[in-house]
Order: sequence, then C-alpha cells, then structure tokens
Amino acid sequence: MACCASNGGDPDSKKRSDDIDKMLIAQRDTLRRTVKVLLLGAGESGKSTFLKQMRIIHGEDFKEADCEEFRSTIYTNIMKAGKVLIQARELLSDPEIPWGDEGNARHADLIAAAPSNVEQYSDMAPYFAALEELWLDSGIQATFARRSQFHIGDSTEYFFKQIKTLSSPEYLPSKQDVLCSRKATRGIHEYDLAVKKVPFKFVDVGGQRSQRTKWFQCFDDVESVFFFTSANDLYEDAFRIKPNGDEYGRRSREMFEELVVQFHKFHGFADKVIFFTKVDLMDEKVKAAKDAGGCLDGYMATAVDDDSTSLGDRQAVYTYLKKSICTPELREMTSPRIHMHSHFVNTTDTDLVEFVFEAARSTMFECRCCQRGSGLL
Ligand SMILES: Nc1nc2c(ncn2[C@@H]2O[C@H](COP(=O)(O)OP(=O)(O)OP(=O)(O)O)[C@@H](O)[C@H]2O)c(=O)[nH]1
Ligand SMILES: [Mg+2]
Repeated sequence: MACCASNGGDPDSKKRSDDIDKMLIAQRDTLRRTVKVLLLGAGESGKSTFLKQMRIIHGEDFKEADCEEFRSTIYTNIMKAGKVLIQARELLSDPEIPWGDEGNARHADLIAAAPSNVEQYSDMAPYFAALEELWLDSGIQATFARRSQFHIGDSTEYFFKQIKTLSSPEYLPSKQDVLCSRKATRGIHEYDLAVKKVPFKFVDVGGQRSQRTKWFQCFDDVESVFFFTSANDLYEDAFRIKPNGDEYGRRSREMFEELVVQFHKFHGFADKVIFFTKVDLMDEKVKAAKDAGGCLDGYMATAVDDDSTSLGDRQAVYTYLKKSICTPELREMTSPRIHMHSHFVNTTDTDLVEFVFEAARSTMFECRCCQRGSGLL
C-alpha cells in the first residue's frame, strides 16, 4: 500500500515514498506479531517488579541514572515503614510491647512527626540515626515479628538492614534496591521489548481497588494475561496466621474468577498464567512451621479442608494454593478453551524470574501452536 503519491519523476521523492512504505509495512508486521501481555492482580502482588525484571533481562537495563531516580522512593519506603512500626508497637496488645530502651521513645516522636514523602537526601538526613536506633530496639523487633497483624511493606527488613549504606550522601540504589522499592502504579503503563526476536508489549496496570476499573480498558488484542497473587498472603490467610481470616484469598479468587469469566465472554482464547509471588517469604514460614512440627506461632492448620495439607509441607502447600485460586468450578466453567499455567516465584530474584518467564513463554507458544485447550494447572 503506497501511503504518499509519488511525485512525477523526482527520484528523491520516489525514494522517500518507498522508504515510508517499507517502514509502514515493517510496523504493521511488528504490530501483527506483537504478543500483548496484560499484568493483573491485587496491589503489591509484584506486577511492576516483574516488569522491572523483564526490562533487566530482555529490555533496556537500568543504568546509574535510572537507578538514581528510585532514591526518593526508597527514602519514602523506609520512612513510612518506620512510622508504621512505631504506631503498631503502640497499638498491638495481648501482649503489649514495651520499648527495649525507653530512651528510644524520643526517636519515635521525631519519626512520627516527620513528613512521609521524602524527595531528597537533605530532607532525609536528620532522620537516619533515629531510624537506625529504632530498628535495633527489641520492642520494634518484637513488633516487626508480629507483622502479620498489620500492614507493612515487604522490603522493610531489606532496607533497614542496609540503613548505613542508605544514609550516605553518596548512596546510589543498586538494581536489587530498585527491585525491592515500592511505588504503587497509577494508570496504565506499556513497555515494549523483544524476546528471541518476538516483539512483546507488557501492560502494567495498578492493582489497588481504585485502579482496577482501568483493567477492562486494556483487554483489546490481549493474547496472554499474567495474573499475580502473593503466595505469602494466601498462605497466611489459608492458615489463619492473619487475624482477618480468608480476606486476601477470597479477594484474589474473586478477582481471578471475574477476569477469567470476562475474558471467556469477550475474547474466547487467551492464555492465563498465574504467578504465585513472594514465595521466598512464604517458604520462610513453611520452614518455621515444619521445624515446629506443623504449628506456627501457636496457630494450627485447622482452616484447610484437606486434612493432608500440612503447614510445613511445601509441595502440599503449593498444590493447596493452586487449587484455592483456580477452583475446580472455574476450570469446569471455562474448559476447554482457556489455558492456565502457574508458577511459584520470588519476583525480586532475577535468575528465577528469567527461568520462570522462559517456561511460561515456551508453554504459551506451544499452546498457541496446537490451539488445544488443556487446563495445564
Ligand atoms: N520478598 C519479595 N518481595 C516482593 C516480591 N514481589 C514483589 N515484592 C515487593 O513487593 C512490593 C510491591 O511490589 P510491586 O511490584 O510494586 O506490586 P504491584 O503489583 O505492581 O502493586 P500495584 O502497582 O499497587 O498494583 C515491592 O516492594 C516489591 O519489591 C517477591 O516475590 N518477594
Ligand atoms: Mg505496580
């Protein structure tokens, strides 16, 4: 298809026109071949972290200047975590948590009064020493040990452990720091890259309640949906480690169900890959439960229907969590046209994400080739 009329015998115009035609054909070909992947799931389930990994592994890696942009996010993350710990220590009861050193109460007052959002080093500098002292206090450590009872960022320990490095004016976030930093996604973010010469378009949408209305705007031409859910939160819910029962599990199930049903209705075929994230945090708990002979912090595995599922049996827990999201009813409802696969992953581990994405990618392409609907979960 010629896009511009060629201008008589002018060879320059003719060449320009031919070049534009070639470019348009190439663009159309790229568009046709592009695999659009939608990243969906609850807030903080690891979608943006996964996208950062795609960028590191297959895209334009983070350079020093890119990492620098995360500094203020990291300052803000640690400041907010400090405030949460101070407040939680005061509020938690049964038993109450005393200060290890009463003298730290004045550090707590300083942090409680500080602004939550920190832009630059000079704004953060007056607070590093207080945060460092607080983190070492046995009262704050005891509070942190009870973090299932309140909400705190999953990278809190990671950043507090290196607060000395963070407090240097020369601090430059590493790639791992970038992966562990947390900023909620607002709006819709697209990222294009090529994997083994196949163009991919990843679409990252915020998972917090206010952002979820935007999900359905992104459904056009989607070939695959990667659904993210935190294995760690599902585990805490399923085994009643969290005080509010099956809240996270129920919400994740409903979210996934709605997604699958909507897709089934409007699109028919589309892969679904479920990523059970934060498996590193869950594994710590599974191990602790195993060491304690199936008990964890006094909670028993009473909540699961299947008696054979033990809190301390990693494989049994994985199977249980898979079934809890992709329920037999859902599979029945959507079979045989929807392909579902699942992976357990620590999204902050680049090697693991590379491995898991490769597995997901090759299964996706296999399924696409044979176009058979086998529920692979
Ligand atoms: N330990 C651990 N932390 C993780 C993992 N995945 C994500 N995180 C951390 O969890 C926090 C939230 O991750 P995000 O990728 O921002 O979550 P999101 O799903 O994009 O959240 P929204 O944008 O609000 O929808 C970040 O601090 C990540 O570093 C994981 O597998 N293990
Ligand atoms: Mg995000």
